[in-house]
Order: sequence, then C-alpha cells, then structure tokens
Amino acid sequence: MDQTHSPAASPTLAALPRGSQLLLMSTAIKVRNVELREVRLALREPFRISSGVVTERRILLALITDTDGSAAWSECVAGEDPNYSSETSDTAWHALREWFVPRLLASALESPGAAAAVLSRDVRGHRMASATLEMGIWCLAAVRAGESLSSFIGGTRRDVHVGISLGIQSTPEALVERARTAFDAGYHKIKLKIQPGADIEFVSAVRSALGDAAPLMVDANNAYTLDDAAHLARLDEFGLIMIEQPLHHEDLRRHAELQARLRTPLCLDESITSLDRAEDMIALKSGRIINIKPGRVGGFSESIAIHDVCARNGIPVWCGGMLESGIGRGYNVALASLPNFSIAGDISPSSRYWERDIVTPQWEMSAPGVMRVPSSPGIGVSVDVDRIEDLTFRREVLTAD
Ligand code: OSB
Ligand code: MG
Repeated sequence: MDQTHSPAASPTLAALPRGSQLLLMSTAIKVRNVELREVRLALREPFRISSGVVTERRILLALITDTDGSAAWSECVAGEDPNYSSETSDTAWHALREWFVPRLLASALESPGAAAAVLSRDVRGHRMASATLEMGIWCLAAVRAGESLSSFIGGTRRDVHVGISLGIQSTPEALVERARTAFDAGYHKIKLKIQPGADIEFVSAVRSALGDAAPLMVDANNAYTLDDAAHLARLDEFGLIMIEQPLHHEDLRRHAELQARLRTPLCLDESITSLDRAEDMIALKSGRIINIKPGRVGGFSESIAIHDVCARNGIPVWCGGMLESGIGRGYNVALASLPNFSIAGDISPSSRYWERDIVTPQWEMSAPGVMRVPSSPGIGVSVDVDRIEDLTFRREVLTAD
C-alpha cells in the first residue's frame, strides 16, 4: 500500500516533501531567537515503570520565533533520569544550548523537512533535544501557512482514539481498579506496565475482572531477557493486543527470536530510534507493531518516514507518550492523525496527568475514548504563558548575536 497523502492537489507539488508546498510560495524560515524554559509540573499520581518512577516532571519547553515574528512552542520529551533513554532534561538543555540552537540560528530553512539534516549534521544521538526544535519548526511552518499542524503534515483523521498507560501498582487489586475506571471511560487501549514479579498475576486479574472485550496490552520497558521467553509466552493466553519492548532497549535480534516463540505481537518502542531501525525491525521480524514517539526518533520528518515505511509493509503504528504537557500532546495528536496510526495512542486527556495543564483549552475527550484533532493553526490550543511563568524553574533566551 503506497501512502501518499500530500495536502497539495497539483501532482507536481504533491511530489514534493510534505510541508514544502506552501513554503515554496513564501520565504524560507529564518529563526530569530529560541527561548528555553524548564517548567516543573507535578503528576497527579506517581508513574512507575520497570526502570523507575516519576512524581514531578521537569519539562523543557522551547519558544521559537522567526524573523517575521511568527512563533511556536515545542516540548522536549526527555525525562528526569536516564532510565528510558540516555537523554535527560539536563542533557537536552545542554545539547540545545550548545549545539542545536546555534545551528538553527545560523540557518535559513527552505522547508521544515530540511530542519532534521541541519540539526543532526555531525551530531551523534541527542535525538530528543534535536526533535524539540525540529518539531517546533514544523509547527512554526504550519502557523505561517495558517494551517493546523495535522493538515500541514497530511493528517487525515479528524479524531484520534485514545489509550491510557497505567503504571505498576503495588497489588493486582489496585491495578484492576484503575483498569476498570479506564475501561469505563472508554479508552480504546489500556496498557499495563509490567516487570518480573508484577506480570502474569496482575494481567490475569485485570483480564478476569474486565472480560474478553477489554483492549489490553502490556509494556515491560526492557525488564526481561531471552531467558524469560517461556515465562513471557504465558502472556499469550490473555489475548493482549501486543507486548511492548520486553527486552533490551537497543535490541532487535533477540526480540526476533522471542517473537518467533510468541503468538502475541511484539511492539517496539525504545529500540526504534530511527527509520533505519524501523526497517531493520521489519527485515528481522523483531516485532509486528511500532510505537512512534516523535521525540525518540529526532522529530516529525523521521516519524513520518517510519509511518510511511510501516504502511507499505503492513505494520500498524501508534503514537506513544512521554507524560507530555499539553504542548507535546498537541504534536502527538497531530502526528496520530496520519492514516497508518490505526491503533489508539498513549494520548490521554490532560486530567489524567495534571491538576491543571499549561494549555487552554486542556485536552479532553470529545466522546468516550476519542479526542478531536484541532483544526485551528499550529497545535490548535493556546499556550497558557502565565501558568508557564509560574512554573518556570529556569529560562534562557538564545539569539544569533
Ligand atoms: O514506555 O511508553 C513508555 C512514559 C515514560 C517513559 C516511557 C513510557 C511512558 C508511558 C507513558 O507509557 C504514556 C503516556 O504519556 O501516557
Ligand atoms: Mg513503552
């Protein structure tokens, strides 16, 4: 299946990379300054995965302003500790300030699709930091074009299905209670975090309590090894939609061996850091589904390329989450509006995470399990700058001179 969903009608323009059509008619993007902020936002309840727990997010935000005065906010998905990725809020701040923002300030971009190459030239890694600017440039270009980010990148869905990711709980009963609330709220995918000692019994309890119709999956965040293959095969009996990233965060080969021994599809998250890794996963049969987090792969251009290659190979994708504020959520909603995002994303409403988000309106379900894709320019929600000001822990404005 060839997926071409360019917003342009003309065949010549449609052949150009997404987002470049309108910009041909205007001028290149020249960034005047980038304001970095770290805001601290407490989660409503601690979120525990096999490799750590978060109670308060340290969220890095960037406000990118161009020489015409157009602006866009973006968010870095790096976490507080290096337990999901080697990047953290602190390493991302450093990478942005020292390497990525200076490159951006020194460049004129013909199209947002050109940003990734400018940012990553001669830099290894630091994809989450780089993605902060890459995604911001896509949003800025959409704002300049007066279009929603969704339609600008070729999104076709007006609504996206939402899932929820439930952290590891102390008892199966506590997990059942949360999963039941989520099922009743209409979530289309309920993800249970697991680890050795909190897996079979917990999943079994939820499946028994909610019945066969509940859309359940699990995510192990690398907590197992191939020696656990027989143990993990016991999950096959629970009719899970998928098992996410059971093995090492950089592995593909062992996941392929494991997949051959399981009926349940494997979905990779941590291991897919680029288009090449996605192609390798497909070639090696290391999994049958990909969780795309744009921050993990360096931004929207790479995410769209992964989306497209997966569509051509019959691999469904879904949009993962990194406990983003309402700003990062806006990017995820836009990305999830692309056609091959056929599985509900980890894109829950603001109230699942925060007492009060930093955007207005806050993200809410428009119907049970559904979130509307905004049609107004950019991410389609307003950034609450006063609230950001109150939550700011550090701030720095970087300019060309
Ligand atoms: O593995 O998907 C993950 C949060 C932090 C780090 C890793 C993961 C997650 C989630 C949260 O599952 C999903 C969400 O943002 O709701
Ligand atoms: Mg995951």
